[in-house]
Amino acid sequence: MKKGLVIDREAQMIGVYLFEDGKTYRGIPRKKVLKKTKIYAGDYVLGEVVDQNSFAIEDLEERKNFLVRPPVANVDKVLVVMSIKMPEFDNFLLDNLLVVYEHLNADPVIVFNKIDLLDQREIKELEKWEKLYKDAGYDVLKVSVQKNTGFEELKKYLEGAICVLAGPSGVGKSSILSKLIGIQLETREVSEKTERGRHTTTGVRLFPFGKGSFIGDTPGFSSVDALYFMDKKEVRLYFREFLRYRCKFPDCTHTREPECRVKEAVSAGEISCERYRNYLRIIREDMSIAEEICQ
Ligand SMILES: Nc1nc2c(ncn2[C@@H]2O[C@H](COP(=O)(O)OP(=O)(O)O)[C@@H](O)[C@H]2O)c(=O)[nH]1
Ligand SMILES: [Mg+2]
Ligand SMILES: [Zn+2]
Repeated sequence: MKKGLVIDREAQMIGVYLFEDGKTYRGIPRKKVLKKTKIYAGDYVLGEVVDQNSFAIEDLEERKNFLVRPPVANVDKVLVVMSIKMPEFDNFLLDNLLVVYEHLNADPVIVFNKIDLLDQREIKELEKWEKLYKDAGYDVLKVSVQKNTGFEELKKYLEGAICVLAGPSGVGKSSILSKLIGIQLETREVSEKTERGRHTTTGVRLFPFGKGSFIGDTPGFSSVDALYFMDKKEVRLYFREFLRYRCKFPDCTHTREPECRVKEAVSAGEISCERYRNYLRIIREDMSIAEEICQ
């Protein structure tokens, strides 16, 4: 059987990208497949070409993850797009997004856009955040759609990956997508305000680009509360830098427990106070816990 990827999913339409020839076919699911599960964009399918335009879907590979809004399966990378200004950088929103995507098993990477807008002082600020997040264990990339910088690196970084975009409104998600795929997508633009864009309600489209990469045309969450997705107790598992430490209690919440190695690391400056404070804020803890260890 041949392997394909569902890249267009809308109403009764299933567009299947065949890896063998890079062509898109109309997918026709066999009854046994339909019985098993619904088919979403990002699903890897197995089947046979029946004619020039059609691909019979015989089977579906197990999903490694599934993002609900927009519905996309098997997301390898979430580009969490941020800017230092226009709009102003919001590290609390960023930390919530990182926690949520980590929880969904979709590797988040931080992409700073609009670096063309920055003066000397703002570049210093960007570098501060870049270091902070790299130290925490995240990949950080910097681009400017305006100046067309950073896209070679970004494309290389995304080789072979299924990606979606996330981040607040106005940071340049749509612009980045257009730049990556080399097509202006005005008519397919999704209204983030109403979330009633054609593709948020009824379907999603993944665009092939670069070397075996795909990117979704709908944005991920622009604002998010991590506790909507998980229990308070789980949040500590999705702060990457916390996982380097072994506290006295294996289920340590890094708040009031004795011999907490995470708090010691914060105190020693190994973990940033910004990140630790946001952790407390996400789990609705008393912020004075941070005051004791952050100067
Ligand atoms: N100066 C500058 N403006 C940008 C850049 N990227 C996008 N923009 C502008 O920022 C605005 C919002 O971009 P858009 O792609 O719609 O953001 P989205 O809401 O995240 O999808 C538009 O006016 C873009 O032209 C950039 O790298 N530099
Ligand atoms: Mg947009
Ligand atoms: Zn601890």
